[in-house]
Amino acid sequence: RLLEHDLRHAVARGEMHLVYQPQTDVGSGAVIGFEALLRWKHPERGFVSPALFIPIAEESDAILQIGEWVLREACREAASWTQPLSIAVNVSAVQIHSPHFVGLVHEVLLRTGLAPQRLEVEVTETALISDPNRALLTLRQLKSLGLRIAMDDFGTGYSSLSNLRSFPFDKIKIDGSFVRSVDSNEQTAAIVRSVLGLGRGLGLPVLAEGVETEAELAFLATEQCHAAQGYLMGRPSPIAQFARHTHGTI
Ligand code: G
Ligand code: G
Ligand code: MN
Ligand code: NA
Repeated sequence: RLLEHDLRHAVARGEMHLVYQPQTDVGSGAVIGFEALLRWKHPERGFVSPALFIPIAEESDAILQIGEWVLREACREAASWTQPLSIAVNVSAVQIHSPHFVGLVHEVLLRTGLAPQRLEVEVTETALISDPNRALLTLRQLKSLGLRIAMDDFGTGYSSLSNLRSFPFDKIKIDGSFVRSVDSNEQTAAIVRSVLGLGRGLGLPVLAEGVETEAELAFLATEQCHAAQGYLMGRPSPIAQFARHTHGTI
């Protein structure tokens, strides 16, 4: 496990950085926030995808150190913006089940001065089911700090519906696999409509991920989806790319 060894040193060696992807209000098109996404530039291999290295980091607990760095970096960055846009941070199962996680989030909010209501923690259902009681306690404690919890990759995990009832989510993120071709595939359209109905019934805003075409976005607007994210509105990029939204110079 070469990568595992290299991962342990990647943060200290400055090989990690964050990119940011805009999240927009479907009705107005306005940017409402950004999701922070981790990038690792390995000295020999070049860019390694988080889809590859996050699972390795999770097996080895290196995710705790990496996740702490991500949280600090994302909150520090967002606290420097002149507009109070939200910042979404992905959190893995290992972090959720760490006894130090809630204290860490509290400390990072205090230290960076980021208003808690601007922070959104993204968790997948799979992160919660190994120990649901413990996860529920952690999510409740996180919410008591004032932040929001989004269910990431909705529709791809296990028993989504019971998880929506059991855990105190503030937002549903529909997985990109359901958004692709939503404008042309009747089955996909029916699924997305029903998730939007679910969100309405539960009083939860829904964000559609992976929006790549105007036709997909138009469908989402017609169906009154709240928010969207995807290559159409912006690829995950260095924050300087979005200076207009983060540094107040319109
Ligand atoms: O950015 P990209 O599409 O390559 O991300 C691939 C996967 O890695 C996605 O599932 C995404 O949620 C995950 N990921 C990206 N950044 C982070 C991070 O900072 N922490 C965790 N736990 N997962 C991340
Ligand atoms: O699992 P999570 O939703 O956190 O991961 C988001 C992933 O989706 C990131 O790796 C990001 O790079 C990727 N992504 C974001 N927008 C798009 C898009 O429009 N199309 C595709 N194919 N991937 C996207
Ligand atoms: Mn995510
Ligand atoms: Na997702």
